[in-house]
Amino acid sequence: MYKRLSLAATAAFRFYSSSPVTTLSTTSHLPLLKQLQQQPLRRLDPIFSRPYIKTRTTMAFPTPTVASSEVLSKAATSHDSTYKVLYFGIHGRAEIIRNLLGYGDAKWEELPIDWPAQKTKTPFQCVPVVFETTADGTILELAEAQAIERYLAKKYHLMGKNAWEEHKVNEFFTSTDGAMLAFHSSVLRGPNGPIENQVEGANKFYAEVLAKFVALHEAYLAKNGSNGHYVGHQTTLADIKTSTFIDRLLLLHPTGAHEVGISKDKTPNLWKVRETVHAHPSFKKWIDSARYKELDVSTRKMFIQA
Ligand SMILES: N[C@@H](CCC(=O)N[C@@H](CS)C(=O)NCC(=O)O)C(=O)O
Repeated sequence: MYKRLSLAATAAFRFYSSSPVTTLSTTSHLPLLKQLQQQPLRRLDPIFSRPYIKTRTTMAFPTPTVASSEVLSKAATSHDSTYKVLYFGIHGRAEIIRNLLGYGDAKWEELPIDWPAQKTKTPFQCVPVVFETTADGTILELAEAQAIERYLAKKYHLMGKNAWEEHKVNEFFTSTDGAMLAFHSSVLRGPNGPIENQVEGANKFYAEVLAKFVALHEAYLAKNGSNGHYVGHQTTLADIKTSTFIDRLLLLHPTGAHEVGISKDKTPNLWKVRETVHAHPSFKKWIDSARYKELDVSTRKMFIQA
């Protein structure tokens, strides 16, 4: 099983010129990473020829601007920035970041990944890392997935209108994140490596974790007026998180496992959140893109045995 996963991972690595690894901890996949790092690296990633990603002539690793907190804080208020995302060729921990950039119709591209060379240059020796270039040329380096997600969400006015709404957004976001982590450790990878029986793991997760999540979240969404939003009447990071979670459960459904249990009929409120996020024009453009579909394929190949 481990060998199968390694072979799939290696194939994806060769195709995307990146090491497509995502796990709950940075240590559990070290043997796999070691193997991936021994593969020859191609400098240029074929994804850069895709039309939805703006191609640039120079793809050097950006050098963050060194300046005072005041200067960088001012730069961070920029609303016409461009972004470069450094991550492997799977959804993984960059999924919500890419989704937010898609939702915000940002000008963004992916940096070619050459992990052995880049690792020590990243702030915490892990990815995702995002480089934001503001209109005046300041380069802001953003690290740690959830910190980046909240930062981008704030830029796109997706964190609620006041401290209370922001708290509620964070509450639902964190609740969904807990279910997502449980899914990862029950179905994808545990502390000792890949899950041996993904069908069994999925069925247990659906019955024990997802059923409770669904009951609670359906009720909270109904209490907010069944309007497709967790907080108020507008899309927030909490909606994008849940929509992404549902997409992930559907994509990574192990063949032969019970049905996921989230659908228009069974969970109308959760489904409406997903439909509302998916209907947003720039988000729709992103999820309909060739790159998004490539990420779907590589992610399933990487994690699902059959
Ligand atoms: N706390 C970090 C963890 C990131 C993380 O574990 N990244 C993995 C990929 S999903 C990584 O960089 N692995 C490569 C390595 O550790 O060398 C975050 O949430 O951003």
